[in-house]
Amino acid sequence: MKTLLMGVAVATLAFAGTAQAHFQLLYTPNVTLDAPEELDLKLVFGHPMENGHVMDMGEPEAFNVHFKGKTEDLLPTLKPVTWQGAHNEAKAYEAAYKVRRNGDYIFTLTPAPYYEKGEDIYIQQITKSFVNKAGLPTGWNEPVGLPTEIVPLTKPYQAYVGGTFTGQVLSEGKPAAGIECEIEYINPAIDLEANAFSKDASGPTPGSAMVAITDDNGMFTFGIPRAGTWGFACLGSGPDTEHEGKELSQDAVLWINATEFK
Ligand SMILES: [Cu+2]
Repeated sequence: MKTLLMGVAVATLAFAGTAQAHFQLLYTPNVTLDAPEELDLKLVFGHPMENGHVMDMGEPEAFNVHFKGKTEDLLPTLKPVTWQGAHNEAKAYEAAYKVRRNGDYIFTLTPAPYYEKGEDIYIQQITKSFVNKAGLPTGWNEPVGLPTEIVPLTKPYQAYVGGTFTGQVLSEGKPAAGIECEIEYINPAIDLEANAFSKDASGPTPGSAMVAITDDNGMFTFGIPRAGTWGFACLGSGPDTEHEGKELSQDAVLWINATEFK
């Protein structure tokens, strides 16, 4: 199997002037459950590694959970909230979801396209997050049929520091080659009660964006240097390239949870 293993890459021209990367969060704190639990899901658009500004989300186009091949529409469960970032506040969403049965829960969010004034483009980050109950695997490695998505080839809710994560980027179900995937972790603490990022974020940040590029089979691999919630944003991997007469970057985002192996 051919994979690329890339460390810190020098920012390319595409990112000149943008030191921070946008990431659509689809966050819940505990992703490996032993017992039934009501999940607190937070949907926030921001710059998690630099703890930068947060952006207003529009009403999402889709929000689903996939469990054992069945899809459940969670849009009606979304509640608008105001998210307090380190520097500003923005419109975000939250939802509660009760996990009862054992297995893999794949949450997927298709947000409304976001207009980025600085670049005069729209951004739509189609996002996946995973929760497992009782250690029973039931399809975390299966695509769920999004316009673009990252399919994990490493268990996304049980990654280890010093290990690697491999994903395959798909566009309309086919491998997407030569796609730049930006990599970040959630640096600030998250206050679930207050819907807020902490003001200070003491974790390290790299000198420039961490990037991996997909190979001919749409695959990328990243060595995980630190415990936490890590995100991959594969830019412009989706089939849609225009929204309301402007350029659209339709990205695939996936979140994993990494812990120390001990
Ligand atoms: Cu930004």
